[in-house]
Amino acid sequence: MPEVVALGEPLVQFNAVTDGPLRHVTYFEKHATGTEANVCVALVRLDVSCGLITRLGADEFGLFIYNWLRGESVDVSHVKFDPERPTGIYFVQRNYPIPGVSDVLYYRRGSAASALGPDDVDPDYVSGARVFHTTGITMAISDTARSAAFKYLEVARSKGVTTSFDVNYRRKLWANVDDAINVLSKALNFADIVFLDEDEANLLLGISAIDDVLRELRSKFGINRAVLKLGLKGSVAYWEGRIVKVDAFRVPVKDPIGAGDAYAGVFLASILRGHDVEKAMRRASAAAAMVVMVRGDEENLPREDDLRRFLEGYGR
Ligand code: KDG
Repeated sequence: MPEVVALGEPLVQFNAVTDGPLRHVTYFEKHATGTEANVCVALVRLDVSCGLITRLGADEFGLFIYNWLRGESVDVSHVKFDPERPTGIYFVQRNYPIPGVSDVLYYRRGSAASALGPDDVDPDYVSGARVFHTTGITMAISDTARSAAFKYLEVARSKGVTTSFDVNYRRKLWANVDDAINVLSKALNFADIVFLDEDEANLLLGISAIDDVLRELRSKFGINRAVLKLGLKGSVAYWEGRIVKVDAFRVPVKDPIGAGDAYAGVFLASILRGHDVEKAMRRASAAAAMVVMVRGDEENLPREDDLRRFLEGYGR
């Protein structure tokens, strides 16, 4: 049984090779991505076993993702192929109109993964894990995927498996903001470890001052392990009574997409391998920096040796 089990939708990413509006882009690079898949690959690169529960289209893109994940040693025993629905894809527009910011254009409605549902829940699979991880994206892609996510969170909790939740609010995936607030707030009630950014804190709690956010997560949702990702300003964690701040690493950015997943995956891997929270945050920040230096979310996810070399050669 894998140490970490994740639930969510892998996607094929078509990343613009050149900067500027997609209407003028001719060449795209194909990558295996999707937030929970990214986290799985971050974990397995650091030798923490991880399985992904998902559905893929029985199509070329589904096979591409399946082979990629299997090649990375992600456990694919709970990946199902859907002969009717396609694998979700999306396109990335880089550095336009705002330098350093990427935009996404999804083609995922009705995808195979959006048909994930409570029938996909395997209590035995998750109960053997140490951590169950999912995100607000899985909560947003369909009602059935959301039910599966909540069911997994409940089962994990009842079996004493630590639940990890990355808010990952994506406005384009929600019919309206109120739905998002309701569902994502409900999810926080089931989360032992939470990752969120300042905008998400503002959305869910109506505040963004760091100390207030961490206090509110604790008092309103009983969360004792939260990581607030602040982009170039670094990250702050409230971890079992301790507040820890870590700076971000400044690197040349090709595409910021995937940084949050690199952070979450490497942070979880580091905690599971017994690093203290500050070291886990430094390692996670390093991985996030490494990932934004290239197109694609997973290619630059570090192995232990890469992480060591980055931290020795670039870290303070
Ligand atoms: O976090 C990176 C992801 O956003 C990206 O790979 C695509 O999972 C994705 C999504 O649903 O936005």
